[in-house]
Amino acid sequence: MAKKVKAYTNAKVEALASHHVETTDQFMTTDQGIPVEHTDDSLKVGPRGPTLLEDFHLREKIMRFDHERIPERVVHARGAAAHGYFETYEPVTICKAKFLQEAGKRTPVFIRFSTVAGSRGSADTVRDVRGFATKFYTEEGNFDLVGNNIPVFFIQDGIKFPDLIHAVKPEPHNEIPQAASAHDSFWDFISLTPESMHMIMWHLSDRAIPRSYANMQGFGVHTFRMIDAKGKSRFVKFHWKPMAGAYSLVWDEAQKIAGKDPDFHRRSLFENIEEGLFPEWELGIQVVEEKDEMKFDFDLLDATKIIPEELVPVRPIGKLVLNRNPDNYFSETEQVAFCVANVVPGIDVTNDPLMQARLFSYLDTQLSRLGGPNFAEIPINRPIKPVSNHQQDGHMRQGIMKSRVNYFPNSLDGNSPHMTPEKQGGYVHYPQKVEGQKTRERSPSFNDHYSQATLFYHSLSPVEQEHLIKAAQFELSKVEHAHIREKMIEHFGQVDGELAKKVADKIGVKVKNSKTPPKKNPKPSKALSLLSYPGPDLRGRQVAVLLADGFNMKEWDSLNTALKKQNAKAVAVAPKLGEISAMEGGKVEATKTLFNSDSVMFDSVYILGGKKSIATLMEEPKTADFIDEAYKHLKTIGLSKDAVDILESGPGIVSSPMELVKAMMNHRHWEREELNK
Ligand code: HDE
Repeated sequence: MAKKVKAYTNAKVEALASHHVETTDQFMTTDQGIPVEHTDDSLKVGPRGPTLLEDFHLREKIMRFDHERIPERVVHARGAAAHGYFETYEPVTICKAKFLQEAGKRTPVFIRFSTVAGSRGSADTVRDVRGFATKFYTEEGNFDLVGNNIPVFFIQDGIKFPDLIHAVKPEPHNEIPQAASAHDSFWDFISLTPESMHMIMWHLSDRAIPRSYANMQGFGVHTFRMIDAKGKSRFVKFHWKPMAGAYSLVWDEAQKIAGKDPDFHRRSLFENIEEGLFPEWELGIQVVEEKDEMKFDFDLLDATKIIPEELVPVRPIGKLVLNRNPDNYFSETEQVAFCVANVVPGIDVTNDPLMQARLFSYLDTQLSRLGGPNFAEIPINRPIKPVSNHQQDGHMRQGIMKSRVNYFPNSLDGNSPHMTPEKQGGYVHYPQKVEGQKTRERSPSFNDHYSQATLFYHSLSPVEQEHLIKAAQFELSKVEHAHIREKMIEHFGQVDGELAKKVADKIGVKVKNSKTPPKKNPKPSKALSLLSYPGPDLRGRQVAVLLADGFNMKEWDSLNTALKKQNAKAVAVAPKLGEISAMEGGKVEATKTLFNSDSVMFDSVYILGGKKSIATLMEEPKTADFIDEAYKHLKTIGLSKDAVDILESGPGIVSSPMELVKAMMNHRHWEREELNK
């Protein structure tokens, strides 16, 4: 088994490697392979004369530069990606896809995480949905699970997607604001689109400001089908659960990181993989038998609804490990082309009208983004299964067809490539029976827009509810038109009367009636609160250890050991870069300074012992900023015994490495937020 597993993983690695452009220990050539003798001066008539048109090296180099940028993705432009593998736990009998048939089987994957609204250069930590797109390079072709970190969506029919995206993107007259939903056009559209209310609750919650990609859940969102070996179909929802636990930032921190380190998520993904702290998720499915399609009080085809886990549990089927960074951002992360329609035998789509529009959109968008129809030949997009068909020509064709036969049927090439019968793995669409009248209408079964919005809000912990309220106040306070704010408060009132009242209070709107209308499914679902996903350790967390000459080396060592045991990291932050001397002798390398970093970039702050070190640190106002911000953002603060006077004791204020590690397991000290009120 292990051998086979390796072979699959290597197949993709080798396919990519054969396209590597070697630059180490090589002679430079032009794109035509002509050795370049000189690249620092253009070919001129004499040293001060005009440049010659015949300088093919100059023209090629400039031409390549002129066209370095391609159109960015119209949505999800900002992203980061990684390679890895998916390992099946046990044969999934309800799905005939081969990559799910053997326990321990590994399939290579490439995953791209993204924000939706911002442009390619925008910040990572904005309030937004995150894309979670996975390409499984299976032996039967590519399966793309193009999901998000939120299990529902804003709209029910794909025909409204251009409107939604126009509304959330920067406004067309002044192109403001970048990567933000806190503006009139977004809330105008939302206020007129009640079906968005469930998603809006998630968008305003802490889910929209994740701590890292490795700390996010992922969802396929739509209901899919799985088909077993006998051809029986079942409905399925996909769930990714982060093994490191699900955690978020706090809003003030997220906004500050956007300025201090706009690459925060990208950097953390990249660095953790480089350091061997591989992000992991478990893939789970919720399965609904065909006969039960209509048994819920919502429609399985409505992407604004979840199936509560209390009704249908999530069954784990495999594990995902991201263990290799892309070699080149553009070639891989930018050029990867996902498509919802890329499914393998055993997986099929449903009539969800949002999904149906996506089946067309992804194929279509790649034509203009990647410049033509041959994007599947770009190394990152190639399946590991060899491709054979009569598709031909077009921009940037890579494959070289050798046969004179480019049509089917044919006698000149033995009627090849042949069609594959279903029994031998040919893809056959599930023969669902459909008949009806052509119509542009929404199914009445999609009509309840508030019950699950209320379910979500009522399932949050009080702290999460408070954050949601504040997020709504923030977003709507930026809306200039009073009638939009008023309309939104009416919608919030349909979700929860108290919520509407609290939000209205800060945005200049009056609420007449704060009674919550009765709902279909009033029982809260534990699975919806982020607090239900604590991690087993502190994987990927970073502690800023403030130190200066004269610090306590013993304490540094024990802090390092304690954090390493938890897969977390101590980062030495000093008034200056480079070697810092300990009081007992010995040195530590400060890789960050008080001036090039900030508390918001870390999960916790620790002030090491050593009287001289502490005195030097306290002379720097930036030290107080570190402590203040860490306190405000509810982080654990470690003060060595020598430094305990700096801050009054309180929740999350500790004085030893062991206590720090323990307190950090809480992620934040929410009690402090209560104290702040
Ligand atoms: Fe997408 N979406 N989308 N989307 N989407 C794109 O495809 C679209 C939707 C998602 O990392 C585009 O290659 C329509 C839902 C992700 O490369 C485009 C509709 C969900 C990514 C497109 C939706 C997603 C995209 C832009 C409404 C969660 C990034 C570039 C019917 C289930 C993939 C591209 C990557 C990207 C269209 C709604 C997730 C234009 C028409 C719902 C993760 O084709």
